[in-house]
Amino acid sequence: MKLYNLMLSNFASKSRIAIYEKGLNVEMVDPPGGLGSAEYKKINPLGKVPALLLDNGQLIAESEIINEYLEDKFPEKPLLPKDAEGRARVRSFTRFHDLYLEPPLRALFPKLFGQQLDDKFIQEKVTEVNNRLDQLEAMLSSPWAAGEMFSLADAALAPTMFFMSNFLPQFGSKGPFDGRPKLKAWWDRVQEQPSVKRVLGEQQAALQAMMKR
Ligand SMILES: N[C@@H](CCC(=O)N[C@@H](CS)C(=O)NCC(=O)O)C(=O)O
Repeated sequence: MKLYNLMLSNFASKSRIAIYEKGLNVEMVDPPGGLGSAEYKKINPLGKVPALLLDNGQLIAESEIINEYLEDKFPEKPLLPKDAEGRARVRSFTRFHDLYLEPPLRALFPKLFGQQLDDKFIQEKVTEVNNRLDQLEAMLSSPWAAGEMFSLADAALAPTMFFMSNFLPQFGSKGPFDGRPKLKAWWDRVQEQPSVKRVLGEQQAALQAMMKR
């Protein structure tokens, strides 16, 4: 299998955590021509990473579908609980991450790449991110995000929290862990999980390389 991947991407990182947890042999490749390029869109019409190319030629796009596929195909090291209720609990986090937590942060990314953003817009998005973080604080279990096992919930949240902790204060916000003790305890723990440690290191190295450019 081959993963169209960028080390900094939080969504690609989410799938890399699942791949590393399961010990799978997956070749990591940059999207040819770059994200959104005509060349890459011939492979993945969405132009986004991650996308997983199976050995039979099928392409699976979207981090959550990739992670669910890997879970179905390689269940030996599970990242979802066995019971339906536990699985629903994990999926509540992955959906919350994809639909509600990450988008207002992503809306601020252009500013990090030198684009001008309206102050009012920045303020609205910072407020929205903080409201979502408060919701996450209320939802979090212990020791892992969705309960007793390290799961796809932790895989989804950790790479985005890397961006939150690095960039939120740059937008005039308090840090993501300020006044959120459950989130702080989870963050301290999740960074020690080997797959997460590896991915956060990859994100950090990619961020440093990008800053040098
Ligand atoms: N919903 C997608 C989001 C993926 C995504 O937005 N990836 C970013 C990189 S972090 C990307 O490829 N952006 C380029 C674009 O949107 O054209 C997923 O879960 O995989």
